[in-house]
Amino acid sequence: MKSVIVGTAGHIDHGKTSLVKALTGIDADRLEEEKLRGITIDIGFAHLELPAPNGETLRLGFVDVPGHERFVRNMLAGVGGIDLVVLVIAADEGIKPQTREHFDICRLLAVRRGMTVLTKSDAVDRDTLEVVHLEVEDFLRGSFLDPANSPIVAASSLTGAGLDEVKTALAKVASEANAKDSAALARLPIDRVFTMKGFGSVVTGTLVSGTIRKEEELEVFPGGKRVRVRGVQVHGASSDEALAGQRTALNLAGVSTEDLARGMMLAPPETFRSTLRVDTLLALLPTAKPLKHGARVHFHAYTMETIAEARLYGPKQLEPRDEQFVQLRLAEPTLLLPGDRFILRQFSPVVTIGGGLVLDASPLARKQPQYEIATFLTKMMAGSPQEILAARVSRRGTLGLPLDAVPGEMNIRREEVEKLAARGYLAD
Ligand SMILES: Nc1nc2c(ncn2[C@@H]2O[C@H](COP(=O)(O)OP(=O)(O)OP(=O)(O)O)[C@@H](O)[C@H]2O)c(=O)[nH]1
Ligand SMILES: [Mg+2]
Repeated sequence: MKSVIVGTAGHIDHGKTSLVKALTGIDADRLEEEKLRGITIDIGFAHLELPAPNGETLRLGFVDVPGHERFVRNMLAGVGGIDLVVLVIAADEGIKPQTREHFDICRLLAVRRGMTVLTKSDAVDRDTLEVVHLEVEDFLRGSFLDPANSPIVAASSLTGAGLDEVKTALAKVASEANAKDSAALARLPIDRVFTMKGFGSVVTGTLVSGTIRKEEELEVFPGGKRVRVRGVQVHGASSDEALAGQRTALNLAGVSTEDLARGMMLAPPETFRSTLRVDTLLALLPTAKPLKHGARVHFHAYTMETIAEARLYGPKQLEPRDEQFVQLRLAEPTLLLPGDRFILRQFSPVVTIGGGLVLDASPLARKQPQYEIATFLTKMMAGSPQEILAARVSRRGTLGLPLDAVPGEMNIRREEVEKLAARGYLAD
Protein backbone atom coordinates (compact mmCIF):
# COMPACT_ATOMS: atom_id res chain seq x y z
CA MET A 1 0.00 0.00 0.00
CA LYS A 2 1.38 3.39 -1.00
CA SER A 3 1.24 6.18 1.59
CA VAL A 4 1.04 9.76 0.40
CA ILE A 5 0.71 13.00 2.36
CA VAL A 6 -1.70 15.56 0.91
CA GLY A 7 -1.59 19.17 2.08
CA THR A 8 -4.33 21.73 1.59
CA ALA A 9 -3.41 25.30 0.65
CA GLY A 10 -5.37 28.44 0.00
CA HIS A 11 -6.92 31.65 1.31
CA ILE A 12 -8.94 31.89 4.51
CA ASP A 13 -12.55 30.67 4.30
CA HIS A 14 -12.12 29.19 0.84
CA GLY A 15 -13.40 25.82 2.05
CA LYS A 16 -10.26 23.74 2.75
CA THR A 17 -11.47 22.13 5.97
CA SER A 18 -14.96 21.58 4.53
CA LEU A 19 -13.47 19.86 1.50
CA VAL A 20 -11.29 17.57 3.66
CA LYS A 21 -14.35 16.71 5.72
CA ALA A 22 -16.48 16.07 2.64
CA LEU A 23 -13.80 13.73 1.28
CA THR A 24 -12.80 11.90 4.46
CA GLY A 25 -15.68 12.37 6.92
CA ILE A 26 -13.15 13.79 9.40
CA ASP A 27 -13.28 17.31 10.85
CA ALA A 28 -9.64 18.44 10.91
CA ASP A 29 -10.50 21.47 13.07
CA ARG A 30 -9.92 19.90 16.47
CA LEU A 31 -9.48 22.97 18.72
CA GLU A 32 -12.35 24.45 20.70
CA GLU A 33 -11.44 27.93 19.47
CA GLU A 34 -11.49 26.79 15.84
CA LYS A 35 -14.99 25.44 16.16
CA LEU A 36 -16.10 28.60 17.96
CA ARG A 37 -14.59 31.03 15.43
CA GLY A 38 -15.25 28.88 12.37
CA ILE A 39 -11.66 29.23 11.16
CA THR A 40 -8.64 26.96 11.21
CA ILE A 41 -5.88 28.14 13.54
CA ASP A 42 -3.49 25.21 13.62
CA ILE A 43 -2.82 22.29 11.30
CA GLY A 44 -5.32 19.42 11.42
CA PHE A 45 -5.28 15.87 10.13
CA ALA A 46 -7.49 13.37 8.35
CA HIS A 47 -7.03 10.24 6.28
CA LEU A 48 -8.62 8.39 3.40
CA GLU A 49 -8.03 5.23 1.42
CA LEU A 50 -8.60 5.43 -2.31
CA PRO A 51 -8.18 2.91 -5.12
CA ALA A 52 -5.45 3.97 -7.55
CA PRO A 53 -6.12 3.68 -11.30
CA ASN A 54 -4.01 0.46 -11.31
CA GLY A 55 -6.14 -1.11 -8.57
CA GLU A 56 -3.58 -0.60 -5.79
CA THR A 57 -4.84 0.98 -2.56
CA LEU A 58 -3.57 4.46 -1.77
CA ARG A 59 -3.43 5.62 1.80
CA LEU A 60 -3.77 9.40 1.87
CA GLY A 61 -2.87 11.37 4.98
CA PHE A 62 -4.27 14.91 4.88
CA VAL A 63 -2.64 17.90 6.53
CA ASP A 64 -5.19 20.69 6.58
CA VAL A 65 -3.66 24.14 7.02
CA PRO A 66 -5.07 27.50 8.17
CA GLY A 67 -5.61 30.17 5.51
CA HIS A 68 -5.51 33.19 7.83
CA GLU A 69 -2.45 35.37 7.16
CA ARG A 70 -1.67 35.49 10.88
CA PHE A 71 -1.29 31.70 10.97
CA VAL A 72 1.07 31.21 8.02
CA ARG A 73 3.68 29.97 10.50
CA ASN A 74 1.32 27.14 11.47
CA MET A 75 0.72 26.46 7.79
CA LEU A 76 4.50 26.18 7.37
CA ALA A 77 4.70 23.59 10.15
CA GLY A 78 2.28 21.47 8.11
CA VAL A 79 3.55 21.70 4.55
CA GLY A 80 7.13 20.59 5.23
CA GLY A 81 6.32 16.92 4.77
CA ILE A 82 3.68 16.94 2.03
CA ASP A 83 3.97 14.99 -1.24
CA LEU A 84 1.19 16.76 -3.06
CA VAL A 85 -0.99 19.79 -2.58
CA VAL A 86 -4.68 20.44 -3.09
CA LEU A 87 -4.86 24.15 -3.87
CA VAL A 88 -8.26 25.36 -2.81
CA ILE A 89 -9.74 28.46 -4.48
CA ALA A 90 -13.31 29.54 -3.74
CA ALA A 91 -15.26 30.06 -6.96
CA ASP A 92 -17.02 33.10 -5.50
CA GLU A 93 -13.77 34.87 -4.56
CA GLY A 94 -11.03 33.73 -6.92
CA ILE A 95 -7.33 34.24 -6.26
CA LYS A 96 -6.57 36.06 -2.99
CA PRO A 97 -3.35 36.98 -1.11
CA GLN A 98 -2.89 33.68 0.74
CA THR A 99 -3.71 31.75 -2.45
CA ARG A 100 -0.55 33.36 -3.80
CA GLU A 101 1.51 33.09 -0.61
CA HIS A 102 0.65 29.40 -0.02
CA PHE A 103 1.31 28.65 -3.67
CA ASP A 104 4.71 30.44 -3.50
CA ILE A 105 5.56 28.42 -0.40
CA CYS A 106 4.71 25.14 -2.17
CA ARG A 107 6.91 26.13 -5.11
CA LEU A 108 9.81 27.15 -2.87
CA LEU A 109 9.51 23.83 -1.02
CA ALA A 110 9.62 22.08 -4.41
CA VAL A 111 6.26 20.34 -4.01
CA ARG A 112 6.10 18.60 -7.37
CA ARG A 113 2.50 17.53 -7.76
CA GLY A 114 -1.02 18.42 -6.91
CA MET A 115 -4.40 19.55 -8.12
CA THR A 116 -6.66 22.56 -7.81
CA VAL A 117 -10.21 22.54 -6.51
CA LEU A 118 -12.59 25.43 -7.23
CA THR A 119 -14.73 25.16 -4.11
CA LYS A 120 -18.18 26.58 -3.41
CA SER A 121 -19.23 25.90 -7.00
CA ASP A 122 -22.83 25.99 -5.73
CA ALA A 123 -22.43 29.66 -4.80
CA VAL A 124 -21.82 30.97 -8.34
CA ASP A 125 -23.51 30.73 -11.73
CA ARG A 126 -22.03 28.93 -14.70
CA ASP A 127 -20.53 32.08 -16.29
CA THR A 128 -18.76 33.14 -13.10
CA LEU A 129 -17.36 29.64 -12.68
CA GLU A 130 -16.00 29.78 -16.19
CA VAL A 131 -14.34 33.16 -15.59
CA VAL A 132 -12.70 31.96 -12.37
CA HIS A 133 -11.57 28.79 -14.15
CA LEU A 134 -9.79 30.90 -16.80
CA GLU A 135 -8.27 33.20 -14.18
CA VAL A 136 -6.93 30.18 -12.28
CA GLU A 137 -5.58 28.54 -15.44
CA ASP A 138 -3.61 31.72 -16.19
CA PHE A 139 -2.31 31.87 -12.65
CA LEU A 140 -1.07 28.26 -12.73
CA ARG A 141 0.38 28.15 -16.23
CA GLY A 142 4.05 27.22 -16.32
CA SER A 143 4.06 26.08 -12.68
CA PHE A 144 4.06 22.57 -11.17
CA LEU A 145 0.25 22.84 -11.21
CA ASP A 146 0.13 23.72 -14.91
CA PRO A 147 -3.41 22.97 -16.15
CA ALA A 148 -1.93 20.82 -18.94
CA ASN A 149 -0.83 18.17 -16.40
CA SER A 150 -2.67 18.94 -13.16
CA PRO A 151 -6.45 18.79 -12.88
CA ILE A 152 -8.65 21.73 -11.93
CA VAL A 153 -11.97 20.48 -10.60
CA ALA A 154 -15.02 22.50 -9.53
CA ALA A 155 -16.79 21.10 -6.48
CA SER A 156 -19.17 21.89 -3.65
CA SER A 157 -18.73 20.47 -0.19
CA LEU A 158 -22.26 21.64 0.53
CA THR A 159 -24.12 19.78 -2.24
CA GLY A 160 -21.52 17.10 -2.98
CA ALA A 161 -21.27 18.13 -6.62
CA GLY A 162 -17.86 17.34 -8.15
CA LEU A 163 -16.54 15.41 -5.12
CA ASP A 164 -16.28 12.11 -7.01
CA GLU A 165 -14.30 13.89 -9.67
CA VAL A 166 -12.01 15.33 -6.98
CA LYS A 167 -11.43 11.82 -5.60
CA THR A 168 -10.65 10.36 -9.02
CA ALA A 169 -8.22 13.19 -9.80
CA LEU A 170 -6.63 12.90 -6.36
CA ALA A 171 -6.11 9.16 -6.78
CA LYS A 172 -4.44 9.71 -10.12
CA VAL A 173 -2.14 12.45 -8.83
CA ALA A 174 -1.31 10.45 -5.69
CA SER A 175 -0.52 7.34 -7.70
CA GLU A 176 1.97 9.37 -9.74
CA ALA A 177 3.64 10.99 -6.71
CA ASN A 178 7.09 9.79 -5.75
CA ALA A 179 6.85 7.74 -2.58
CA LYS A 180 9.17 8.76 0.24
CA ASP A 181 12.17 6.54 0.94
CA SER A 182 11.38 4.16 3.81
CA ALA A 183 14.85 2.55 3.53
CA ALA A 184 16.64 5.84 4.30
CA LEU A 185 17.64 7.03 7.77
CA ALA A 186 14.49 7.91 9.72
CA ARG A 187 13.45 11.46 10.51
CA LEU A 188 10.25 12.49 12.24
CA PRO A 189 9.68 16.26 12.61
CA ILE A 190 7.41 16.64 15.63
CA ASP A 191 4.22 18.63 15.10
CA ARG A 192 2.26 17.77 18.24
CA VAL A 193 3.12 16.72 21.77
CA PHE A 194 0.62 15.55 24.35
CA THR A 195 0.06 13.17 27.25
CA MET A 196 -2.29 10.24 27.05
CA LYS A 197 -3.68 8.79 30.26
CA GLY A 198 -1.99 5.47 30.96
CA PHE A 199 0.51 5.94 28.12
CA GLY A 200 2.60 9.00 28.90
CA SER A 201 4.25 11.15 26.24
CA VAL A 202 2.93 11.00 22.70
CA VAL A 203 4.31 12.88 19.70
CA THR A 204 2.90 13.06 16.19
CA GLY A 205 4.36 14.01 12.86
CA THR A 206 4.73 13.15 9.21
CA LEU A 207 7.51 10.58 8.86
CA VAL A 208 9.56 12.26 6.13
CA SER A 209 11.99 9.40 5.63
CA GLY A 210 12.89 5.94 6.88
CA THR A 211 11.03 3.51 9.11
CA ILE A 212 10.38 3.67 12.86
CA ARG A 213 9.72 0.42 14.72
CA LYS A 214 8.35 -0.39 18.13
CA GLU A 215 11.03 -0.72 20.84
CA GLU A 216 13.56 1.23 18.79
CA GLU A 217 15.75 3.87 20.41
CA LEU A 218 15.68 7.39 18.96
CA GLU A 219 17.47 10.66 19.63
CA VAL A 220 15.66 13.97 20.11
CA PHE A 221 17.09 16.98 18.23
CA PRO A 222 18.18 19.39 19.45
CA GLY A 223 19.28 18.34 22.91
CA GLY A 224 20.35 14.76 22.30
CA LYS A 225 17.95 13.08 24.70
CA ARG A 226 17.44 9.34 24.11
CA VAL A 227 13.94 7.93 23.99
CA ARG A 228 12.44 4.50 23.43
CA VAL A 229 9.47 3.91 21.15
CA ARG A 230 6.92 2.16 23.34
CA GLY A 231 4.15 2.19 20.75
CA VAL A 232 3.49 3.22 17.15
CA GLN A 233 0.24 4.36 15.59
CA VAL A 234 -0.33 5.07 11.92
CA HIS A 235 -3.47 7.02 10.96
CA GLY A 236 -4.88 6.31 14.39
CA ALA A 237 -4.40 2.51 14.39
CA SER A 238 -1.71 0.55 16.30
CA SER A 239 1.12 -0.76 14.18
CA ASP A 240 4.53 -2.40 14.60
CA GLU A 241 6.19 0.19 12.41
CA ALA A 242 5.63 3.50 10.68
CA LEU A 243 6.91 4.03 7.15
CA ALA A 244 8.00 7.19 5.39
CA GLY A 245 4.97 9.07 4.07
CA GLN A 246 2.70 8.09 6.93
CA ARG A 247 1.13 10.26 9.57
CA THR A 248 2.72 8.81 12.66
CA ALA A 249 2.10 8.89 16.41
CA LEU A 250 4.73 7.57 18.80
CA ASN A 251 4.33 6.76 22.46
CA LEU A 252 7.73 7.53 23.96
CA ALA A 253 9.42 6.25 27.10
CA GLY A 254 12.29 8.05 28.77
CA VAL A 255 11.04 11.59 28.25
CA SER A 256 8.37 13.90 29.60
CA THR A 257 6.25 16.21 27.49
CA GLU A 258 8.10 19.24 28.93
CA ASP A 259 11.22 18.10 27.11
CA LEU A 260 9.43 17.84 23.77
CA ALA A 261 7.94 20.48 21.47
CA ARG A 262 6.84 21.15 17.93
CA GLY A 263 9.92 21.83 15.83
CA MET A 264 12.05 19.10 17.37
CA MET A 265 13.06 16.11 15.29
CA LEU A 266 13.42 12.41 16.09
CA ALA A 267 16.13 10.41 14.33
CA PRO A 268 18.34 7.36 14.91
CA PRO A 269 20.80 7.81 17.79
CA GLU A 270 24.49 8.62 17.33
CA THR A 271 24.13 9.51 13.66
CA PHE A 272 23.33 13.18 13.25
CA ARG A 273 24.29 16.46 14.87
CA SER A 274 22.30 19.63 15.34
CA THR A 275 23.80 22.64 13.60
CA LEU A 276 23.79 26.42 13.93
CA ARG A 277 24.99 27.03 10.36
CA VAL A 278 23.82 25.84 6.98
CA ASP A 279 25.16 26.67 3.54
CA THR A 280 22.27 26.95 1.12
CA LEU A 281 21.09 27.93 -2.32
CA LEU A 282 18.56 30.67 -1.57
CA ALA A 283 16.01 32.04 -4.05
CA LEU A 284 14.14 35.31 -3.51
CA LEU A 285 10.54 35.73 -4.65
CA PRO A 286 9.78 38.41 -7.29
CA THR A 287 7.66 40.18 -4.67
CA ALA A 288 10.45 40.36 -2.07
CA LYS A 289 12.61 43.37 -1.25
CA PRO A 290 16.35 42.93 -1.95
CA LEU A 291 18.04 40.92 0.82
CA LYS A 292 21.14 42.50 2.30
CA HIS A 293 24.20 40.73 3.70
CA GLY A 294 23.70 40.32 7.43
CA ALA A 295 19.89 40.68 7.31
CA ARG A 296 17.87 38.88 9.94
CA VAL A 297 15.02 36.67 8.76
CA HIS A 298 12.57 34.07 10.05
CA PHE A 299 13.71 30.58 9.06
CA HIS A 300 11.24 27.68 8.70
CA ALA A 301 12.05 24.05 7.92
CA TYR A 302 9.71 21.09 8.51
CA THR A 303 7.96 21.92 11.78
CA MET A 304 10.69 24.17 13.23
CA GLU A 305 11.20 27.90 13.07
CA THR A 306 13.90 30.20 14.34
CA ILE A 307 15.64 33.48 13.56
CA ALA A 308 18.54 33.40 11.12
CA GLU A 309 21.17 35.81 9.86
CA ALA A 310 21.82 35.67 6.11
CA ARG A 311 25.54 35.78 5.20
CA LEU A 312 25.70 36.18 1.44
CA TYR A 313 28.52 34.55 -0.50
CA GLY A 314 29.35 36.70 -3.52
CA PRO A 315 27.43 39.96 -4.13
CA LYS A 316 26.39 41.59 -0.86
CA GLN A 317 22.80 42.01 -1.91
CA LEU A 318 20.42 39.40 -3.32
CA GLU A 319 17.86 40.80 -5.76
CA PRO A 320 14.25 39.59 -6.14
CA ARG A 321 13.97 36.58 -8.52
CA ASP A 322 17.70 35.85 -8.08
CA GLU A 323 19.36 32.95 -6.32
CA GLN A 324 22.71 32.75 -4.61
CA PHE A 325 24.76 30.68 -2.18
CA VAL A 326 23.99 31.96 1.31
CA GLN A 327 25.06 30.84 4.75
CA LEU A 328 22.25 30.97 7.27
CA ARG A 329 23.33 31.34 10.89
CA LEU A 330 20.56 30.05 13.09
CA ALA A 331 19.64 31.37 16.52
CA GLU A 332 18.92 27.83 17.76
CA PRO A 333 20.56 24.50 17.01
CA THR A 334 18.53 22.29 14.72
CA LEU A 335 18.86 19.08 12.74
CA LEU A 336 19.11 19.92 9.05
CA LEU A 337 20.58 17.84 6.27
CA PRO A 338 21.63 18.32 2.66
CA GLY A 339 18.55 18.29 0.45
CA ASP A 340 16.23 19.81 3.06
CA ARG A 341 14.05 22.68 1.88
CA PHE A 342 13.33 25.80 3.90
CA ILE A 343 11.32 29.02 3.76
CA LEU A 344 12.44 32.52 4.75
CA ARG A 345 10.09 35.22 5.92
CA GLN A 346 10.99 38.88 6.32
CA PHE A 347 11.85 39.87 9.88
CA SER A 348 9.21 42.61 10.01
CA PRO A 349 6.59 42.93 8.66
CA VAL A 350 6.49 39.15 8.44
CA VAL A 351 5.89 38.06 4.83
CA THR A 352 7.28 35.16 2.84
CA ILE A 353 10.30 36.36 0.85
CA GLY A 354 12.02 33.24 -0.39
CA GLY A 355 13.34 29.81 0.29
CA GLY A 356 15.78 27.24 -0.84
CA LEU A 357 17.79 24.14 -0.46
CA VAL A 358 20.26 23.11 2.24
CA LEU A 359 23.50 22.04 0.55
CA ASP A 360 25.76 21.64 3.56
CA ALA A 361 24.79 21.42 7.21
CA SER A 362 28.39 21.04 8.43
CA PRO A 363 30.26 24.04 7.01
CA LEU A 364 33.89 24.39 8.12
CA ALA A 365 34.59 26.70 11.03
CA ARG A 366 37.71 28.19 9.44
CA LYS A 367 37.43 31.07 6.99
CA GLN A 368 37.61 29.90 3.38
CA PRO A 369 37.99 31.92 0.17
CA GLN A 370 34.64 32.53 -1.54
CA TYR A 371 35.61 30.70 -4.72
CA GLU A 372 36.46 27.61 -2.67
CA ILE A 373 33.03 27.65 -1.01
CA ALA A 374 31.26 28.23 -4.34
CA THR A 375 33.15 25.34 -5.97
CA PHE A 376 32.30 23.06 -3.06
CA LEU A 377 28.61 24.01 -2.99
CA THR A 378 28.30 23.63 -6.76
CA LYS A 379 29.62 20.10 -6.33
CA MET A 380 27.07 19.47 -3.56
CA MET A 381 24.32 20.43 -6.02
CA ALA A 382 25.44 18.57 -9.08
CA GLY A 383 27.99 15.96 -8.01
CA SER A 384 27.56 12.20 -7.84
CA PRO A 385 27.59 10.63 -4.34
CA GLN A 386 31.24 9.65 -4.95
CA GLU A 387 32.22 13.20 -5.90
CA ILE A 388 30.33 14.62 -2.94
CA LEU A 389 32.06 12.23 -0.55
CA ALA A 390 35.47 12.99 -2.08
CA ALA A 391 34.88 16.75 -1.78
CA ARG A 392 33.72 16.42 1.82
CA VAL A 393 36.83 14.46 2.75
CA SER A 394 39.34 16.59 0.87
CA ARG A 395 38.06 19.94 2.18
CA ARG A 396 39.19 18.81 5.60
CA GLY A 397 42.79 18.48 4.40
CA THR A 398 45.07 16.23 6.40
CA LEU A 399 42.50 15.82 9.17
CA GLY A 400 40.13 14.02 6.81
CA LEU A 401 36.56 13.10 7.68
CA PRO A 402 36.06 10.23 10.16
CA LEU A 403 34.03 7.36 8.71
CA ASP A 404 31.59 7.68 11.61
CA ALA A 405 30.82 11.28 10.67
CA VAL A 406 29.93 10.61 7.04
CA PRO A 407 26.39 9.20 7.47
CA GLY A 408 25.39 12.32 9.44
CA GLU A 409 27.04 14.73 7.01
CA MET A 410 25.65 13.12 3.86
CA ASN A 411 22.45 11.57 5.21
CA ILE A 412 23.30 8.10 3.94
CA ARG A 413 23.61 4.78 5.73
CA ARG A 414 26.97 3.49 6.93
CA GLU A 415 26.75 0.57 4.45
CA GLU A 416 26.43 3.02 1.58
CA VAL A 417 29.42 5.02 2.82
CA GLU A 418 31.50 1.84 2.92
CA LYS A 419 30.38 0.90 -0.58
CA LEU A 420 31.32 4.34 -1.91
CA ALA A 421 34.68 4.29 -0.14
CA ALA A 422 35.44 0.75 -1.33
CA ARG A 423 35.06 1.81 -4.94
CA GLY A 424 38.25 3.77 -4.52
CA TYR A 425 36.91 7.14 -5.57
CA LEU A 426 38.59 8.67 -2.60
CA ALA A 427 41.98 8.07 -4.16
CA ASP A 428 41.73 10.93 -6.68
N1 LIG B 1 -21.88 27.40 -0.20
C1 LIG B 1 -20.80 26.75 0.19
N2 LIG B 1 -20.18 27.07 1.34
C2 LIG B 1 -19.07 26.40 1.70
C3 LIG B 1 -18.54 25.36 0.89
N3 LIG B 1 -17.41 24.90 1.47
C4 LIG B 1 -17.26 25.61 2.61
N4 LIG B 1 -18.26 26.52 2.75
C5 LIG B 1 -18.43 27.46 3.85
O1 LIG B 1 -17.34 28.39 3.85
C6 LIG B 1 -16.94 28.69 5.17
C7 LIG B 1 -15.45 28.40 5.33
O2 LIG B 1 -15.21 27.02 5.16
P1 LIG B 1 -13.94 26.30 5.74
O3 LIG B 1 -13.93 24.95 5.22
O4 LIG B 1 -13.86 26.49 7.22
O5 LIG B 1 -12.80 27.19 5.08
P2 LIG B 1 -11.23 27.04 5.27
O6 LIG B 1 -10.60 27.27 3.96
O7 LIG B 1 -10.93 25.78 5.96
O8 LIG B 1 -10.92 28.28 6.22
P3 LIG B 1 -9.55 28.50 7.07
O9 LIG B 1 -9.09 27.18 7.50
O10 LIG B 1 -9.89 29.39 8.20
O11 LIG B 1 -8.60 29.14 6.12
C8 LIG B 1 -17.81 27.85 6.08
O12 LIG B 1 -18.85 28.65 6.56
C9 LIG B 1 -18.34 26.76 5.19
O13 LIG B 1 -19.60 26.30 5.57
C10 LIG B 1 -19.21 25.03 -0.31
O14 LIG B 1 -18.83 24.14 -1.10
N5 LIG B 1 -20.33 25.75 -0.61
MG1 LIG C 1 -9.87 25.42 7.62
